Amino acid sequence: MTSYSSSSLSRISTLQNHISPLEANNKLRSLVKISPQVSDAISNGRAVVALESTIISHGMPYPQNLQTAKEVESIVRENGAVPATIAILNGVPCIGLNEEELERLASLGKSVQKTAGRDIPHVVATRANGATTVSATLFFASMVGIQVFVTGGIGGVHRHADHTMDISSDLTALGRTPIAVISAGVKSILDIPKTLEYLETQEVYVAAYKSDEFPAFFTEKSGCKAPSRVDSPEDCARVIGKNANMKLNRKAGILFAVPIPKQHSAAGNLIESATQRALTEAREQNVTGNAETPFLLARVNELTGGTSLAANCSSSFSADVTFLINLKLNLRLSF
Ligand code: PSU
Ligand code: MN
Repeated sequence: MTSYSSSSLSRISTLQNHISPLEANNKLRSLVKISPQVSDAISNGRAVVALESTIISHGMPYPQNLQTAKEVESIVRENGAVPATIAILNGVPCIGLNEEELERLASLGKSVQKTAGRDIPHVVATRANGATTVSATLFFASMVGIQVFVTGGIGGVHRHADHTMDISSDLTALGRTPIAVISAGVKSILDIPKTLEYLETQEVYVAAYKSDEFPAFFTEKSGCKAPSRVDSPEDCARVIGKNANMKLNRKAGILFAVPIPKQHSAAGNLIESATQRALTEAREQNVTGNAETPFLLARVNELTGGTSLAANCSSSFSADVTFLINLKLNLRLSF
């Protein structure tokens, strides 16, 4: 066992005492590469929107992944905010990717390492390329002070988690990171009631947008009542901003679930039966751990002849982003 002499211990504590939180934060920031646009936006107090990258590398095939990533970024820009797609390139955490970097990530696809929070040290140390999941993206976004993050579906408690204990670190990361995540809910590849229970345990405020029910990404309804409901971007801004979460200095995050627009939810039943089949196949083929979510997403897409991918790419993603921009602009007003 390692033992520390009292002098080395006191040196460590002296060192710690001499680093102010601001210095520590600046030090951390020097370890990441912030794109010029994102850096400008942060220093001028402009709206910045964090975006994850596992959805690009592992959530969708090439070239739809690149098209969707670009589309989402341009919707963010058209609405006056700055997108910050986050990924690790050659071991360097990057906040905001340029076109060439985005293209590289999309075309490398699954050969890039899927990087959840636990994987960050390894990807950085080996100077590898890593696509960040929601949990790792939350870590880097909060390091540079981004408050809002949009994605398609977040990870959750897996079906059969009572045997496997497979619970996405997205949920624990949300529990300790004061960022508002806007998504179209949780896909039914997961156990949605257990996911909502776990979010409660993690003290994450969860609200459905203009709905009493928590949405299931491809469908407006999951059969689960949402813990809370919000009806406008102003409502959301009040919850996040000066009236509540931030003012109280709460450390936990927020999840706003925006249901898929009605016209895109027709494929819900088809997708649900494909999901059941994909889950059975995953069990039969012994697909577990961090391989399960990408396997299920790809298999459901194959089984629905591309329907789930089309819904994934176009509908709820852009609906989320438009909503989010409103939210962010309102947030800015409320500070
Ligand atoms: N769910 C989706 N699409 C996705 C993911 C989840 O509907 O692309 C990705 C996200 O990056 C999420 C990650 O953070 O999978 C969760 O993986 P896991 O279940 O291994 O924690
Ligand atoms: Mn897992």
